[in-house]
Amino acid sequence: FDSGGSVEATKSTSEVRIVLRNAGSIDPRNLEEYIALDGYQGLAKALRMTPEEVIEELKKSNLRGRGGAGFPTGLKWEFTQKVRSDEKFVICNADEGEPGTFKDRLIMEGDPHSVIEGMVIAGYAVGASKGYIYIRGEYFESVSSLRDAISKAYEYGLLGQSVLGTEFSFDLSVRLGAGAYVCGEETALIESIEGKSGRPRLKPPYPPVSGLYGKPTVVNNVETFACVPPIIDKGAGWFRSIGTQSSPGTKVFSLCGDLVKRGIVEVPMGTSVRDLVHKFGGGIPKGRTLKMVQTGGAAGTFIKPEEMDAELDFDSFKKSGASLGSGVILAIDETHCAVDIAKNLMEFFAHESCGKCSPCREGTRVIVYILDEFSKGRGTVEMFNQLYDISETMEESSFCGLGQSVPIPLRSILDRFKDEFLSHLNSPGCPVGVCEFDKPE
Ligand code: L3W
Repeated sequence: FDSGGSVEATKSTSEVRIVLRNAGSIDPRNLEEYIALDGYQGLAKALRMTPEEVIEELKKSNLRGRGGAGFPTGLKWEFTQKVRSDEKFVICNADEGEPGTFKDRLIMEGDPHSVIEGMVIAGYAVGASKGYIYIRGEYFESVSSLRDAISKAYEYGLLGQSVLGTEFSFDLSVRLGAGAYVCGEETALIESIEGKSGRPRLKPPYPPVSGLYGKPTVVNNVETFACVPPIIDKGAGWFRSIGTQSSPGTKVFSLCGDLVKRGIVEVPMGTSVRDLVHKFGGGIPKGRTLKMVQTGGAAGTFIKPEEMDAELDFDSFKKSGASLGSGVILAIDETHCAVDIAKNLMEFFAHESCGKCSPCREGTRVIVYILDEFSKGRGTVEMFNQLYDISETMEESSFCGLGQSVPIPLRSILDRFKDEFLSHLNSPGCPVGVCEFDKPE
């Protein structure tokens, strides 16, 4: 396991592996190794059940979408199943573009059949005969791993006509994205598969009712699909015995930033930020002090070290202000400046805004302009307050989740590091010495 540098997946006695049950211990290109470890048992069992029973089991498990929003998977599938249509689709959202997130890549590279098996079960449950894996084009190894796994699944009768000798048929193929973050938004993703520019659609209608080519479409994240086979195989009760009541199961976290051990780790839902940083991440390197942690991803919240007892699940944002999102733990040590961190993050959103709506297109640009002024010692208290005003407008009137979620990290860092922002207005300026002022005389 390697996320691009000298990074290792962490394995400890407290890790609980459902999604990563095989990753690292089987050869992902050898389907027989997957089958030997109960691979495709979930599918075989699902095919002996009615589609309604499969959905009922998922609903009982309370599996919630691992892309960040936590929508109940069984309910989503039920919406699609209940719509009458000549054609339905299943799409795996593998356009993993959230900064700091690399868990889906390692799932696809380490155990591609777990994702494929989950998708075939979804196809059977909702009555779809075609699936697509929409994956970011830069994920060369994941693309290769999935294509290899798909072709072997066809060879073994797990895809194509008469899956496992039944009357159910399901075709699956890979579609490549071209590096746009907004294509991780499910309707922009659908537009992209249809060959159009990747821009979001108005919701409702939601994809479960009207998605790809206007047909009912289930869109789930890679990790969500990988949870499905063991739930069907071992039962909803087993899954619910792990994690928290409102968010059962495990979560795969991407640990990154100023940590001794960076990599991915799978732990029960409800694990604290403190454990993720210190127990699994090994703490802060070089004897430095932790300054803040961003949880959840670029659209997640910044918290201070004294808030690290927050336990992460889909309700933690309401309870403690720490968001689960797509499972990022970004540790930031004392050598970083809050203004610089915020500016860097907002530049990302400004770059990735698709430009369809003005609150997001213009809002992100103005935010970057203001933060840049702060970083040069030219900010004002009025500008600081303006950041809150723009946040409110963006939250209320942006067209899609991208613009609506920009205020979440922005407000959380402004609230917690107000003094540091305001200290940029006065001499000696940036307390950490990161921002180089070119203040005019
Ligand atoms: C039918 C309804 N379906 C909602 C479905 C909807 C979608 C899902 C969630 O994601 C998250 C954010 C970040 N009938 C429905 C319905 N649905 N109501 O439920 O929908 P929604 O709109 O709540 O969220 P969303 O816009 O799909 C926002 C996270 O995404 N994020 C980035 C994630 C990045 C990764 C990655 O790189 N791997 O996951 C950025 O914002 O955490 O919570 O399927 O159709 N009435």
